[in-house]
Amino acid sequence: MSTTIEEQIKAIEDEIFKTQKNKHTEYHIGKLKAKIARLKEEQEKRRTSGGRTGTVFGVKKSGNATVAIVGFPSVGKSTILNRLTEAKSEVGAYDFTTLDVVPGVMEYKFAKIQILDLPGLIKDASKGKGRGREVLSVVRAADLIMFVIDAYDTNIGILIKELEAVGIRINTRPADVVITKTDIGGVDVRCTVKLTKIDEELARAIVNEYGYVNAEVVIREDVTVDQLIDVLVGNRVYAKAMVVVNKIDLVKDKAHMAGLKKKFRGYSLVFISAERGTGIDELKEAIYHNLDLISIYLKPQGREVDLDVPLVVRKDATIGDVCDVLHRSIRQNFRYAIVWGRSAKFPGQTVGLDHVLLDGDILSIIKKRGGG
Ligand SMILES: Nc1nc2c(ncn2[C@@H]2O[C@H](COP(=O)(O)OP(=O)(O)O)[C@@H](O)[C@H]2O)c(=O)[nH]1
Ligand SMILES: [Mg+2]
Repeated sequence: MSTTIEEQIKAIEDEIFKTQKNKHTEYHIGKLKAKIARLKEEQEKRRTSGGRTGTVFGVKKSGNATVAIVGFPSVGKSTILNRLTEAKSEVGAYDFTTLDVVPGVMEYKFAKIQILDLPGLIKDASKGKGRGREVLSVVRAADLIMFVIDAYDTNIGILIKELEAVGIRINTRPADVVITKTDIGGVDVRCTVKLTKIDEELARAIVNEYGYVNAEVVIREDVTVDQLIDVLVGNRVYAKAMVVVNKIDLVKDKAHMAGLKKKFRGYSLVFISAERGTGIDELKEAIYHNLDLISIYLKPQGREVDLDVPLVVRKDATIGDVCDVLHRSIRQNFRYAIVWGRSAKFPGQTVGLDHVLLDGDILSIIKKRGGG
């Protein structure tokens, strides 16, 4: 067959586009979507095995967490990075001034937060336009996505579409569906809730179309076709995103601001003027808050706790995670830990590596005798 994968995908996409969407066609469309998902996966495999891999930007992660600045060209991304960090990112009144990823570190409340200034995203970035695939691969690895928009150009729909096209899902979590391969019996679908957006037959057809011959599928929430396909494909990234409206110095009427607030209801939203420096403190606080970081205080064995300088870690961090942050040898020499604070059942509880810490906890790590 001479048609390329691109052409096959395009043909199916065209067919979906042309098909009237109603109760009678949803079965057909669901199957077509599953087919596209499989073809795209195949395409991705070829791309990454064919020598030229997508990661041109070797951005090394540093600090407690990484934030990716995502926006169209010239919205003020570089100006924001310069405001938040000591980095010097080139600012220009013309498009495409940021040709590479410029990292900076924002220090806030004892956290070191890496901020990445990325080249502006444009439509079809996910197909490679404007080095879009490289940019998007950096976004995939970030802990928080910061959409920056111009106060008068607020269409983030295009940006979200580009992120979705590379498997990034924003402000949502994976659907509660478990698919287990089996040896016989075909595709068996079981639901623990009433499905309103698809039915069992369609779910079965999609799982089949995607390539499973025998599987047990347990659906525990009212999923859509797209959510089910996300579970099938697997390599989705579920990222948190916030919205920063820049250049508010240009906004003179209050109704415009009110309109934006309404439009981005549901997002963590900050209004700033990067050029004038308005709203920067609020922005720092919002970034910190959205990253879900917590502070832990260390009490060296036999000494007083240092309450002045906390250790900042991710929410849900375990004792083991803290060990790894401190030094790579600590885990090997770990005997047990003692915890005071909200995660402890009682003050001074003895816990192991799997214990999950909470904000404000005090922690002593007891090492093996003779171990470092
Ligand atoms: N009026 C106004 N202009 C801004 C603001 N922030 C950035 N700019 C201007 O917008 C242009 C593009 O900024 P830049 O940071 O290079 O945008 P980037 O392409 O998104 O990195 C420059 O001329 C900046 O001076 C702002 O808050 N208000
Ligand atoms: Mg720039």
